[in-house]
Amino acid sequence: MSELSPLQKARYNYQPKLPAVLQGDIKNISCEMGEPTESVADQAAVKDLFARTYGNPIARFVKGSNANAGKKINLGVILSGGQAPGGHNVIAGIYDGLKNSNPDSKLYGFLGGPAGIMNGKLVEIDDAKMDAYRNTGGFDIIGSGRDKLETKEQFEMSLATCRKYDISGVVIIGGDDSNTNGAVLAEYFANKESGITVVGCPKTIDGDLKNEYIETSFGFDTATKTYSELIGNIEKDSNSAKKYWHFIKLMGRSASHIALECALETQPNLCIISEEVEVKKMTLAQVVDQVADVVIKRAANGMNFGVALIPEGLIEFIPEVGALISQLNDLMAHHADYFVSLKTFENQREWLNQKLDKNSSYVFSSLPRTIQMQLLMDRDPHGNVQVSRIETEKLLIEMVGEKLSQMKVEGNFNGKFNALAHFFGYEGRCAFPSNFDSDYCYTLGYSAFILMSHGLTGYISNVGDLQKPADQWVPGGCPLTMMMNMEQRHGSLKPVIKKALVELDGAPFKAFAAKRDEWAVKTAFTFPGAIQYYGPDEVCNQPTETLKYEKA
Ligand code: FBP
Repeated sequence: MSELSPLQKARYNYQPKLPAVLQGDIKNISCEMGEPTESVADQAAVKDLFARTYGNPIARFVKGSNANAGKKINLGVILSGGQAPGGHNVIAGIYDGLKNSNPDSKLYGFLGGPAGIMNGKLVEIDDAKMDAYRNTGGFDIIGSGRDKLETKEQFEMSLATCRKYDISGVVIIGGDDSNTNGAVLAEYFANKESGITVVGCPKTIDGDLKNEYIETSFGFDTATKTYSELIGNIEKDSNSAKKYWHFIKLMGRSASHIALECALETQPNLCIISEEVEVKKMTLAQVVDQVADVVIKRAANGMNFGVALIPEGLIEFIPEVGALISQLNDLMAHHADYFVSLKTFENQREWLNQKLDKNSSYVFSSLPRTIQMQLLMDRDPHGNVQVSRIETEKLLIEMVGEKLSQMKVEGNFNGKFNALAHFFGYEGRCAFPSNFDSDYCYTLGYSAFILMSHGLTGYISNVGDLQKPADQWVPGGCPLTMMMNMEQRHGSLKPVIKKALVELDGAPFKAFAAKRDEWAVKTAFTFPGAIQYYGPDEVCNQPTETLKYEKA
């Protein structure tokens, strides 16, 4: 291992806080089961596909005895999908729960994401390995991957690995797609009467894996605080030099939670919320007009500078572009071999233009060539277009610039528009987890172990009342099928966990909407600064603005 930084050493000594019910002897934690549940939509279809694991009750931990705790068992853990700060602490929570229960139990880490369980690539996590990663960012303890578990062969390979190492439970730490994998694997293992349980943990910086029971996904807190520090720094620069517009694209493949949270933390001049664009059925030209309006207003006050936040997923939420992408997805999935055989971009474009409907063909043709090429790049293994690779921030700069130049020629704009593009995504995914994420993740992992020790499968670990101090949090588990519906993926209907988008009637969006016109013209930037790990509660132990508004 490389030399340790002073912060790394100091963070090893941080003891994550646990909710009161999880403190003390692990054998005295029991599960209280609620009423049976239903999936969020498409109940009949989801029930049909998950006959063994559908509709289980919500579980909440209470003090009481757990006869299973204390048994010697082996568990496996998978880190799946994009990195998110706190993943190592989830593993630490599972590890400590398991070892507190019986020091002879073993935890195996599957290497490189779901591929590890399929291919039997794993490593035993022992004290030395675990201690080297506590409270640190990254997923490097065992690595991650985006492989999808979906074929019978893959399930059989996974089952064989578990049997070989006598693994009786698998924790999948992942986002909506990875937890969908988890639900399907749990159902398969149950059908096989294997006795192997599967429990998920809600991970993703995007913040779109949430519902009444999952108040936030882990990593969102640290990632948004990291981006907000950077945005605050850029705002300072912009307000000092007064000569640039900064267009900052922020990660969040679909939902705009990250952009909204960062806007609440930094008060930029403009923040586009994809979900609003979709509801208002805005065209690309209208989005460009909205941005140009703010630039024009500020220029009229002599302010030829500003900061605009652009959510990564925007492009898919502009209905005309969304329709285009969905047609491209279907065409590229259904004619995959033919499409790949078209060797040049020009040939691909020509073929697609014949296949697309009139509107989509028009929209596609009106986009700059670089964006057209980016729209045709490989899909991820779940069939999603890789929006992190589409340069929406540059597209907007180009189109706004063209509009303003035209207005200048017509004598309707005499300001200046010098814009710079930024993309903040990878910068925040492996940061040292904030105290919130350190505590939350450790609790999620500890809870995952307790769910498994009660023999529950097809569940996701959850923690309630996160706006309160950690000792008052309410941990438990809810069935994965509860969060599922049927959606088109790779050209066919599949059961998936429903993504939670920004709600336009939710408190965080309303708070932003009430202020944005003022922030557009006033330069009301705020500078959150770096994440603090030590110091007074109001500086180092605060949840996100989103959580505060949602739980107010
Ligand atoms: P997850 O949903 O797997 O947590 O990933 C989130 C994310 O960071 C998105 O914000 C982004 O679009 C995507 O991953 C980038 O993926 P990759 O790491 O494969 O480039």
